[in-house]
Formats: sequence, C-alpha cells, structure tokens
Amino acid sequence: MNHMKLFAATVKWHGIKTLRKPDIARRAFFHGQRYVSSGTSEPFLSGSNSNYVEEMYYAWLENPQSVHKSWDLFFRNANAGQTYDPHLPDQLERKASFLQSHGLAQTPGKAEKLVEDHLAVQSLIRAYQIRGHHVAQLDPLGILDADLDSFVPSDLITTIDKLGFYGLHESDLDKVFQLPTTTFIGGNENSLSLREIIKRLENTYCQHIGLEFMFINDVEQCQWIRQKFETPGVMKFTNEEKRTLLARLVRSMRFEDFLARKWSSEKRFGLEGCEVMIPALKTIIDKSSEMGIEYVIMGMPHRGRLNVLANVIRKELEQIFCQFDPKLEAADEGSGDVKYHLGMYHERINRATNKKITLSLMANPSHLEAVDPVVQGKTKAEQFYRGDTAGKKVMSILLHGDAAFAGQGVVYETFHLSDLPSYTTNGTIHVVVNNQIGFTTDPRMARSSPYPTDVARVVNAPIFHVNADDPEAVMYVCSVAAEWRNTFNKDVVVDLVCYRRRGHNEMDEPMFTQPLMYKQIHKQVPVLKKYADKLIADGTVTLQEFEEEIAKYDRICEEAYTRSKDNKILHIKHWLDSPWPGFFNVDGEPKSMSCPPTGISEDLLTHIGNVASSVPVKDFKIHAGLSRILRARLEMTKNRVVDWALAEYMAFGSFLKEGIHVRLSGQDVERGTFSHRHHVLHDQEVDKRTCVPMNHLWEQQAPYTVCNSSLSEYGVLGMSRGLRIPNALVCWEAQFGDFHNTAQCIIDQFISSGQAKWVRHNGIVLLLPHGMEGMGPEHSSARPERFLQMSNDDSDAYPVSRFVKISQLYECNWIVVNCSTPANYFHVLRRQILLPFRKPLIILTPKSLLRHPEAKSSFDEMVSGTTFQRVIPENGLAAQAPHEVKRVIFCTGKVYYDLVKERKNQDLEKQVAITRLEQISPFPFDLLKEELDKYPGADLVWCQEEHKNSGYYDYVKPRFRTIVNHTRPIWYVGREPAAAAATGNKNTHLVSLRRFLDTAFNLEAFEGKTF
Ligand SMILES: Cc1ncc(C[n+]2csc(CCOP(=O)(O)OP(=O)(O)O)c2C)c(N)n1
Ligand SMILES: [Mg+2]
Repeated sequence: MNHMKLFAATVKWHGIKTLRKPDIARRAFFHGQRYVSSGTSEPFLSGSNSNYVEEMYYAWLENPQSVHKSWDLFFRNANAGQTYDPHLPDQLERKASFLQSHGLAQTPGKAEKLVEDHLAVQSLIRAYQIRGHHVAQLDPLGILDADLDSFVPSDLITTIDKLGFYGLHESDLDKVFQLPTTTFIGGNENSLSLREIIKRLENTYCQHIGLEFMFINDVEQCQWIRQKFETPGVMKFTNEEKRTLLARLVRSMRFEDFLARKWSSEKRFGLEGCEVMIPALKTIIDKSSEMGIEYVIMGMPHRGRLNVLANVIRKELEQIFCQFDPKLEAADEGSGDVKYHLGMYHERINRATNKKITLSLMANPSHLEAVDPVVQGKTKAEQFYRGDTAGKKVMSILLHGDAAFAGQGVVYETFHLSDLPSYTTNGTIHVVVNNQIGFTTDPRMARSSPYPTDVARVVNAPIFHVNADDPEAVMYVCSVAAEWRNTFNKDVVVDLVCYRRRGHNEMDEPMFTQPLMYKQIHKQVPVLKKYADKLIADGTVTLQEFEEEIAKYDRICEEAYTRSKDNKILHIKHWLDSPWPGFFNVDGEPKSMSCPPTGISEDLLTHIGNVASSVPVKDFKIHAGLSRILRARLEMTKNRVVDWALAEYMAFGSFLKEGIHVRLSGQDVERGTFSHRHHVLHDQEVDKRTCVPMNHLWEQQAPYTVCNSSLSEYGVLGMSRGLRIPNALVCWEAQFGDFHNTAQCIIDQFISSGQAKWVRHNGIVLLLPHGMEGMGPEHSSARPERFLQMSNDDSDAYPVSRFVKISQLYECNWIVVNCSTPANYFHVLRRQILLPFRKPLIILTPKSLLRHPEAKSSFDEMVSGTTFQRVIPENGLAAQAPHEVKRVIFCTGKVYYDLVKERKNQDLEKQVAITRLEQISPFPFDLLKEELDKYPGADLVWCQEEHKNSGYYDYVKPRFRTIVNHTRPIWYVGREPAAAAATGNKNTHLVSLRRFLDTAFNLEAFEGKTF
C-alpha cells in the first residue's frame, strides 16, 4: 500500500519550527516524571500548561483516578490507540469545564486546541505502533494481504483528509510536536514536525516489516521493541554483511535448483519462494552464538528441510544426494523413514563468531507440528544437563508452515508450556514459512484469525511479519528476534511472508486451484536475482563476483553428486539427532545383553521409607490428613511392607542415589490424581512454601523433578518424549488412562515407532490409570488393546532364543505391563534403567488397588537378588496338585483380586489355578508355556474385566494358541463386546462383573463347545 506517496503528493510544505534541544532523558523508559519544559520555546502550549498536561499524563499512568475524568478519557483513548473526537458534545463539555476549573478559561479555544493537538499526535503515533502492520507491504506477490484483510485502519494517515480524524489539519503538518517517551522515531530529537512524524512512522511500521507487539503487557518490552525498530537508521548493513547475505542466498537457491535439475520428478518439498529462510536461520544462529548460545535444537516440517540440512546444519551433500537413489539399501534395523523426515546432529565452528556450536535438527513424522513439544523436551534436557537453567547456552528454534501453525492445536499447547517453571526452555524462536497457502487451501479457508501467527499472542510473544523478498529486512528482524530471546528469554515469532513457487510438492499442479496466484508467481523475479541486481547496482558486488559465487557452489554440488554415487548403503545411524556417546558401544550396540536383578538392599528400602514418611524441613506444618498418611508409611516401613505409592517412592529414590535423574510430569502428579502420592508437601501456614522429601534423601543425589503440568496431553507427553536421555527415568502420567488418546500422535508417531523409523532408543514411561470400577465410559479404560495392537512381537512365532527374556525386550518396540503387586511395579521401574538399552514402557496403573489391603508387598519381594516377574504363577493349593486342576485362569491386573476372592467364596482353590500375566507385551511365551504344561488336564481361560473387543484378549489369544500349537482352546471370560469402554450405570457394571465371575468359576461353562 503506497499511501505515503499519495499523502506526500497532497500535502504542501510548511516551514518547520524548532523546539527545545534534545532531552536524552526522555528516551529512557517510564520511571516517574521526566518532562522538563523550558516553557518559552513552546509553540503551542504555554510552558506551564505543557508541564501540567505531561504531569497529569504520568500521574494518570500511575493512577487513572488521580486525574479529572475528561483527562482520564483522553488518555485512555490515546493509550488504546483510539481517537479522541473533539466534536463529541460530552467530551467538549467536560473538557471545557475542566479547563475552566484550572485557570485556562481565559483562552479556552486556543488552549484546548493545543492540548488536543498534542494528544492527537500521541494517539496517532500509537495508532501506527498498534495497527501499522495492517498496511505494511508484506506480500512479495502484492496480491494478498497477510492479515487476510485489505481494510486500512481509519486512524492511519493514508490521505490528507485523515488528519481531520484527529482534529488536525493540513496546516498542522509543519508544526513541531513534542514526542512522547513511547516513541524512538526522533532519534536524538525529542520533537519533530507532524509531517516527519508520519513519514518516520510509515517507514518503521508500514514498509516491509509489520510489527505486532503492542498487546504485550510489559512496558519495558514494548519500549525495547520500539527502540529496535523505530530508531532512525537502525537497519544499516555493512558491505561485508550484504555480501555474506548474497552468498547465503546463492547457496539456498542453487541447492534447490540443483535438486530440481537432477531429480525433476522426485518429491523434495522445495523452498523456492522462501529461499531467504536459509540466511534467516543462519542469522539467528550467528547472533545467538555471539550472545553465548552453544547448542541450537531445531524442529521443522517438510518445506525446505533438505536445504536446512545442507546449508544450515551442513550435512555432507553426498549423504543427502544419495538418498535420492531408489536402489540404496538400508544397513540398519528398522523400517527407516523418508529423507525429508530424518534428523541430524552436527558440531562445528560458527564462522561468524569463531565459537563452537552444535546444531541438531530433530527427526519428525509427517504430522505437522507434532515435533514442537518434542523439541522443547530435548532442549529442556540439554539445558538441565548443562546446568543451563536460564537458557543462556541451549535454545530451540521451531519452523512452521502458515497453515499448520494456525491449524494444529499442539502449537497452542506448546506455547502454553513456554513459561511454566518446569517446562520452560527460556524462549523459542519461531520462524513461519508463510507462503500463504496450505497444500491447496487458501488462508481465508484455513483460519479465522487475521494472521497465521495469532496463536503466539496468548503468551505475549512479539510477532515480526516481514516481506521475504526483502532479504535485508528479514536479516534485521531475525537479528532482533535473537536479541529478544537472549534479553527476555521469551518466545518470539518471525513470520516470513513469502510464496511457494511450485505446487505443494514438485509433482503438483498449483494452477488447478490457485490460478491467479500462480499467474503472478510465474512472473515473480526470484529473490536472489532481485537482491543481486540491487547489490550490483549499488556497487557492493560485481556481476563477475556474483557469477563466480554461483559457479563455485554449483561445482561443490556437482562434486558431491559424483561422490554420492559411491554410496550404496544407507546408514540411518548417520542421521541421529542426538547420539548417546558412552551408552552404546562403538557400533551403536548395547554394551551387554543382560539385565541385573532389580532389587535393592534392605537398608536402602528402610532409608527411603523413612524419608518418605517424614517432613525433612524445619518449622514446616503439613495438613493433619497428610500426617496420618506419613504415619501409615512409617508403620509400613517398620513392618517391611509397601503399598503402591511407597513402592514407587522406593524405585524413584533408589535411582536418585545412583545419580539417575527422575522426572515425573503430568496433570496433578505431585499429589497424585488419587491422592496417594504426595511427593510435594505444602506448608499449611506459609503460602507457596513446599517441600519435596525425595530431594532430601542423600547429601549427594540426583535431583527429582515432579511437576504438575498444564492441562495438556499432546504437548506434555510430546515434551516428555523429547526428554530422551539414557540415564534419566522420565515418566508421564495421564490423569486417567483414557486421556492419553488426545496425545495419540505422540504415541503412534514417536513412541511406538520412533526406534524403527529413526534408530533412536527411548525409555519413556507412561503411567496410565486403568480399571473398570463403575466410573463410567471415561475414567475406566486406558485402552490397553491399542498399545498391544501396535506391539511388534509376532503372535505366530514362538521365540526360540536361549536369552529370550532379554532378546524379546531388545527386539520389541515397547513394553506393556499391568502389575498386580507394588513390588512388581517397583521392579519394572527399576528394570527400565538397568536394561542395557532403552524401550518405552507402558504401565497400566491401578486406582482402587492403590488402597486395596491385599495389594501390598513385603520388602522380601524387593531386596537385593529379587527381580521383576513377567508372570506370577499360581502358588496356592492348585499348584500343589496340578494334575487335579480343572481350570487355569490367566489374567492381568486388578481382576486378579476379584477372581481370588470369588474362588475362595466358591471353595474352588484346588480346582482352579489363577496365573497372572504381568508383562503382557512382549508376550512371555516361555513362562506361560511352563504354566500350560504344568496343568495338562485343565481347560484354559483368559479372564478380563474389559469388554471382549477391548482389553487384552485379541492380543493374548493367538499367542496362547501358538504355545499350545493350536491343540487347546483358550476360552474367553469377561464382558461382552461394547462400543463404549464402560457402562455409565453402576448397577449394570456390577451385574456384568457378577456374570463373568460366575462364568469364570463355572467348570462346565465350556463343555461341549468347539473352538
Ligand atoms: C497433522 C497433519 N495433517 C495433514 C497433513 C497433510 N499435509 C501435509 S503438508 C500440508 C499443508 C501444509 O501447509 P503449510 O503448513 O502452510 O506448509 P507449506 O506446505 O505451505 O509449507 C498438509 C495439509 C499433515 N502432514 N499433517
Ligand atoms: Mg503454507
């Protein structure tokens, strides 16, 4: 929008009156009163009146009620960027009475006009600061408005008649006005003519940069941004900087050209139309490195990813090029991933700063934005292990597409982690490749917000929109973004408004759906040519130098291409985003293939039990109810038994002694949804005073982090998955197991399949409260069937390895357990770290069992030498005379206790054996075979409390049949198939329980039935 030109053409020149000399103090931020008027040189307010207004303004800022209502209204309008309309009768009336009462009545018309003009100019400045971005020239194509709307705010001075909006006239244009402290457009001047004020505001706010920041509710931060962009002459680049920028653009553009030439029909999601993204990222990294950053962790979608790998991370080109060879054989285990999903890790010297920098691009799935919280997790982990609590050494950069940034809810969830004490990564720089299209969908159909970036406003992140065809503006914005992050440690967004030169991918025809846009795109001169022409014209480079730069990079690509043909084998291991040196051997294999016993010494158990029962801080008053809980814990410790909560305490505490960090995150995990955990004690008398006894176990211990999360599953589980460190136990607990499905993408794309796709081990623990307890369709089932269905162990293959126990674990994609005793829960947590490799662990955790009197374990089951039991065989009367046993019931989890009780009631302890499956997947074929062989005459029953189409039946049935070689049936006992996970009717729940318990112990139930 070229409205400034229009404006200049309509306005006549008036001489500028000079005001008083610059008062540097005025440039400082608001702190008390600071206007000092010389009085006599004031052209439009008498000195005393001017002072008076200013003083009132500052008084108003402190307390709006301290000034007269009419001024309050003025200042409020001015501050809200609204306009004072002097013609409104009530305002006029009130102003007049105010002036009269303050001795200004002798020249009311003149004085009033002067005050109004002064305030009007302030309003005008504010209007540009708030709304200038709406008219900034952001679209390189010049056909769309980045804010979806071609509306020009009525308070921006686009034509001369708009001055009337403020009660100003053409004749005021050359009057000189004092500048408020909320602007830096004056540079060293503290007053400017109205004409110059408008011109400078236009320059700052309405050219190629659109600034959205006035919603930030921190004056210091707003001032900082205004100073960075408003100060005259800030956007100056040296010739050297311009040449570097040109060279980086050459690389960005020629890389895409090279791929297009060599593999014209291959998908690569090229960056054409936003080539400036490469120098933009490099500028952010250079500037951050200059300010002390040593490690940058990046997450990004498909668009331009290969280019980032090549020119930002600096992956060897031949490694990228060889990926295009369809005959390339995979050397690693696993199923691998397409080239534009793989990650990368690289340590190198930053050329701009000569400092060491590590860059990591995280592998990610197609699921747009899913990687965002994962990147935050990795960043948090790196900051944690470097002791970088303030984020001065490690930072994250997230890249986004415009459609995905606006559309995907996980973006919002991730933003909401950004300022939470246990989740913050101290500021992320977001870069949006806003090519104004998502696949075939126009922005007006893709979002309801003006910009794709509006989501960032919720956390007060400034948003810098910039026309991507102005590389210098982009570099400036990126440099400020990096400084912002370093100064305030808060998120910031750079919105690169660009275009997509080709279709969504290289095979797509965009003219089908965006004909007019693409007509324009076909005419669009590439940014490299535009910028090179500019630099050649102003003598910064010669045509010859430019051509040589191109030839040089083309040669590099050609040579790498030749070398790439020698690569016949692909090693996904070469694409790791975070290697674990020291954990695996040099070949990336586990250092051993055994797992030591998971028990710990009695002394250790006692010590942890005692601390878990205490308040290890002086003068700390806890709730009486909690005192009772702690006393019960002490009693249990004395009696050498544990319940669920204490068993968990023992496992976590034991790791801390060994220097293993434990992190437990999720909704309300500190107390525990079921009020059983109480890992954080709250002083009943001092607000916010808390104590975490687990952090008082030993003088020297690893820290324990337990943190209530925001009410998010996708974001928080994603972040937990990102905290992928070999020697840390990272647990995420769902409030109730079924809520995990709002994080399904993280489970499917990262946890279940992460290792197969990206050869990365991950030891995350998911704690999913599960159990049918009459609580209704929700709050009941953690949907174990889904985890089991995604388990990769073969139902038809009986494992033959001698080391089946460990090899099964090594080969599986995750472990699914449902423990029936606290001791086994303790052991499975311990095994998680003692294993020589890492696998995700899904634990179906109990609810009522947390307080079940039978669900207790003795220290004897946890002391040194004891270990996790994959199967807990029947060990009662039935086991003593197995040949007389009529039925073996196999089950898992809580239903065991119902079955045992019922068996006793029916006096069937000799006839019916009950064996518990604790590790469901990988399926303990070997141990179950022993059980089956032991009871040759018994019929075999799988009993579960879940409905037939959920729970475990579909998983265990074929595996049992593999064990018995299809010679014996495995009968089902449990609830009927159902659409909802559980009934909402308590009575129906109890009736169905009764019914399946009856069947379980009806020894004739399956007589005569075939299978
Ligand atoms: C969660 C998810 N939904 C749908 C898709 C399919 N998809 C791939 S790219 C794309 C368009 C993305 O548009 P944008 O975010 O603007 O990025 P651009 O391709 O324009 O760079 C879509 C819908 C996906 N990858 N992920
Ligand atoms: Mg897009």
